[in-house]
Amino acid sequence: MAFVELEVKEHIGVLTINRPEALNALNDEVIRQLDQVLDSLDLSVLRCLIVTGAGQKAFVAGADIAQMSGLTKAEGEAFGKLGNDVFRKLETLPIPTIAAVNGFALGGGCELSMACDIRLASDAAVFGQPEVGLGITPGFGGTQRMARLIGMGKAKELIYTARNIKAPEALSIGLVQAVYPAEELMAEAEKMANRIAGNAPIAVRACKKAINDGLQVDMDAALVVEEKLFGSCFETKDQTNAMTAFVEKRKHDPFVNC
Ligand code: DAK
Repeated sequence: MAFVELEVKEHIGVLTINRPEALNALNDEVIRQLDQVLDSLDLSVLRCLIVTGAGQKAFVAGADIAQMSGLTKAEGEAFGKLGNDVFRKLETLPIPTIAAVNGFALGGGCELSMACDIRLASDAAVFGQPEVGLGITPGFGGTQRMARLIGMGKAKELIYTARNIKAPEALSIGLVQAVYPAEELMAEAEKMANRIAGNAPIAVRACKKAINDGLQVDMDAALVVEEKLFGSCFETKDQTNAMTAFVEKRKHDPFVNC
């Protein structure tokens, strides 16, 4: 049974969590399959990855509560590490990632979306970290990524109260970058992915790394991170192609990712 599906459309990958009968809840098998699919991505071809959920109702309705309900402390910690390692792999994937949030994104689902670079939501999307109402903390990076994305005060409010929010509020607090009618969400996500894929891949990847790595260190060190990644773009075919074309007042050739 494929709980995680991958469709490749030229330079764009669409990864779908496919367990709609349980609103795409993440059990350990789903997480392991997610890990395998991430490892299988052909990064010489792909320039952007869209992550979404199967069905009309949910992106991912969280970690699997039935499976978690009987865990011991040690098993709980191991489950948290399994999810954290895979979500970190997604977060640090060299290519940009877009979460197309098509419905409930609760608990581990909200955390999955936050491990992506950009979140686009349907007008039916619902976000939240309901864990404290279930006697646990967010366990797949929610306490850390939400505070970094929307600020400490708002993250604490949402996590302590376990309050769910709808797409317009998620937009207003910066948790998502745009909201679309449900039937337009995937087309809009693909439009953005194709726009990203039309830019020089080495430069786009370097921007992702500069932003991610730079935010972990102080400004002086962050600017050194940027300088090095900036330098790494020079002498690539894509840089010479684009800059030569600009100087010669013509359109550059398609980018070739080297
Ligand atoms: N887990 C397992 N099954 C789920 C599920 C979930 N999170 N969410 C939904 N389902 C299943 C339902 O049990 C139901 O199954 P059947 O009864 O049909 O067999 C089916 O999906 C349809 O759900 P409903 O019948 O409930 O559908 P409704 O439209 O009535 O309600 C809902 C939709 C999203 C409001 C509701 O399903 C719901 O409240 N679901 C739970 C949402 C939730 O609380 N999610 C957060 C889970 S906690 C950690 C690691 C990880 C985590 C924490 C710590 N460490 C190890 C430290 C993460 C925690 C979480 O994600």
